[in-house]
Amino acid sequence: MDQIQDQNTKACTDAGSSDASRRRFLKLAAATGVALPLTTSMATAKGPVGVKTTRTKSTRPQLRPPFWEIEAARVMQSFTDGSTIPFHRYRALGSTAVAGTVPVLTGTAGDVVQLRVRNTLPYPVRPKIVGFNPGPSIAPGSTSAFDVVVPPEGTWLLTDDTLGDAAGPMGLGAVIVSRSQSALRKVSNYDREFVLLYVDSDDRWNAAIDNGQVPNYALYEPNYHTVNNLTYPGTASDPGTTINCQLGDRILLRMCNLGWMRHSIHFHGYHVDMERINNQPQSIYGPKDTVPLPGHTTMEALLTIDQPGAFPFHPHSLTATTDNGLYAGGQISLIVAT
Ligand SMILES: [Cu+2]
Repeated sequence: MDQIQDQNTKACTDAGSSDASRRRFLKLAAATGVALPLTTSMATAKGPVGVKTTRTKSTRPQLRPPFWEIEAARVMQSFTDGSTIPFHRYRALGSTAVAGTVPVLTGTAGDVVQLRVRNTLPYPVRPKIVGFNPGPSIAPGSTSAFDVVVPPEGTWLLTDDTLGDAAGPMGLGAVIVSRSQSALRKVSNYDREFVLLYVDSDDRWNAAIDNGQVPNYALYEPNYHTVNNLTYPGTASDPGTTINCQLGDRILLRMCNLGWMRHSIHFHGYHVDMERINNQPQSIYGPKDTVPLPGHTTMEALLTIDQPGAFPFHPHSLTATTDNGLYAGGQISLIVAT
């Protein structure tokens, strides 16, 4: 694996500036990708409730529980550079699935799902699906449940409206996977799927927010870079983040960026087809070894495994493949094909 990194990863990252000096990253146009003229997906809060949403009309079989359960909590995370950084994250509770430690909330488009949120942070949180109106404010120390209409088929970001621009970098992120009713019935056009949530963080913002202060929003120089809340080599040992697959597999990558860096995700060994960007179908692009992933956007890409081997994929930015400048770390993940 070290050999793979040395031959491949290092070779194609920009080695022009290998020191740990911070760089300015502009949030330029990062948030312009999602602007869907749809109705609000979150209903007004009903206040705390303790029962499941009752389905009145549908007779479809229930493949998942009709509720999503998460917690907004303080998490301390240690990195390979020796630092330990506070994050305020959504964590999965109950039967809620995860990729790495990121909650993955799966539902059927148009269904009403109850979102239960336990807030153990010292300030209110307000869950928000990127592109939609925010839900209700959930007071510190309380648990609330409210109804959410599952957005149209695709891959969506759940974040928080209270922290604004800092919510993603601070860790308040989850991924919603919405399937169409028909997709449940027919054979899908992929064999496996993976959720990959990229987040970049400026630890000064984390420290300020964790101390109850307002971060300097005018200066954002991210120095920690996670995939599914993990950094390499932690990404490589996580079964939900390493793309374990077999020759011939067609794999749907649900790539999400809840940071502010404008990524170009580069694949070694394979090409991918961009299927949908912000849940809008794409065509005529053809296979690429590098695909764009701006901040606060999602992309579904189809990866066809046409050769066995182990290959990294990562943002084409040296900074993003480090933990505070220490290479190799950050947002490097592996495809392992047998
Ligand atoms: Cu590379």
